[in-house]
Amino acid sequence: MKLNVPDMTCGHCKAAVEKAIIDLDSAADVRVDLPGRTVEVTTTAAESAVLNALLAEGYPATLA
Ligand SMILES: [Cu+2]
Repeated sequence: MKLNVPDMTCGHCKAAVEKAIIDLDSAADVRVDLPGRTVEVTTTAAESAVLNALLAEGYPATLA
């Protein structure tokens, strides 16, 4: 899935977003495009679970 994460603005945000997804699914493949503020995620976790994990971390996301 590809996500828009508009509040992801720096390296700290990138690390927090990656950690939130990896905490949810340690086998997830996470590719962050920081300038584009998007994240490409390959995971068996449900989209809603990923969105909720990011929201809980302070990064509201939408499907791109
Ligand atoms: Cu940041």
